[in-house]
Amino acid sequence: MNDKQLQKVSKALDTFKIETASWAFADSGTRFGQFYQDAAAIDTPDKLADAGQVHQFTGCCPTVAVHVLWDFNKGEDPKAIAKVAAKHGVSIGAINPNVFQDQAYKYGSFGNPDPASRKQALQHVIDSIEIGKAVKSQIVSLWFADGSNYPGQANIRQRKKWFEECLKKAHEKLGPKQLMLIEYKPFEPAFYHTDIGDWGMSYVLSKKTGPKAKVLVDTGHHFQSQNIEQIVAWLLDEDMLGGFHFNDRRYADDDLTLGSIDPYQIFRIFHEILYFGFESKKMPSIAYMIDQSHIDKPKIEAMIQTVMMAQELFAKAALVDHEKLRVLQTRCEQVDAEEILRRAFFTDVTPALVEWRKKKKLAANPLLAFRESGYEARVAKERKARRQK
Ligand code: AFD
Ligand code: MN
Ligand code: MN
Repeated sequence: MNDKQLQKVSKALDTFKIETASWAFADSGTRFGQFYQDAAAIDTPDKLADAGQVHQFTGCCPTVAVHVLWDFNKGEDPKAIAKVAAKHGVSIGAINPNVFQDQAYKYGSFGNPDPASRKQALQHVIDSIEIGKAVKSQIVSLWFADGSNYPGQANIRQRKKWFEECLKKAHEKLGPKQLMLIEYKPFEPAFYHTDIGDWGMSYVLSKKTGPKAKVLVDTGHHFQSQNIEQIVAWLLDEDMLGGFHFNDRRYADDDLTLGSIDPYQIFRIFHEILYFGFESKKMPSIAYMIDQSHIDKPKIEAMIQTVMMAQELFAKAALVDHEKLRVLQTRCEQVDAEEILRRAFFTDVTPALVEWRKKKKLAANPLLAFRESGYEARVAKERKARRQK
């Protein structure tokens, strides 16, 4: 890497922040069972302490997304949770309501034919918006498991109308600085239709809901071989890209660690964003958030691995020569245009990452430094004892 490239990467890394997810630090599993880890977080203070470690070693994860039912005990003062976060050097990021676990949601939340369930879900989302205001969070991140499992079970158009109605009511409660991000997912847990099944449905609902509603792209929520960066480019051009839930997948919504299966895809997503920023002369404000569930990897190590991979891929995308690319695209010189991306992707950006970390007084390799800190062994012992009480 030459000096110019080192500068470019350093500048890009200065702007790159990615949010960890509280739920990624606790024990998790699949519908086939959970496998427990001594060092897994037991409660929200543990999760925030672990998130604090990730930020301390990587320097780019100052906020933590929370899941309302899993992180806030009923009636607990949200400000107390925000104080615990601050103690660990992080702050609360996106607020994730939970309208998919209560029995009332068996046939959906905003799309449920029973008005009492729709009302309960709307109240929970409004309560989550108020929690966001209390902890000065700017994002309410909405994911709905709503859908049906058999043909004929649901009136799809009617459910769409109920969603429009409830989303508008929730949107009215947003504070001046709050955004509502509407996430889509093609299937699971619904296996015939999911009410917000793709980016187009999320886009239509966001546009109808109001100016503070935007689309949330979860990289695991697409059919095999779907071109996610094309969706990202369209949403950027429409100023409707609110943010991402990053993870990786081999088959479906596998929630594997970012870049573990297809790093080139994440690079192409970052490239579309940086190319947009270059052409529009303004970087869009997008929430980069991690949403993954490390079923067998040690929780904190997996998160640090993910964050290091995200930084590395963002750094590579920052090396794309946009000026040259634009000329080659207009001339339809597809081999040379592709080579511009490939050269950037295959550049070893480690020296630039190490230099950036040195500038920030961070260890050259955050994963090794975390391992040497002994934090994981210490909390494993302490949490194991707590579980045995
Ligand atoms: C599950 C859903 C969705 C949601 C996340 C957090 O598939 O991605 O964002 O849980 O609620 O992964
Ligand atoms: Mn998600
Ligand atoms: Mn998911």
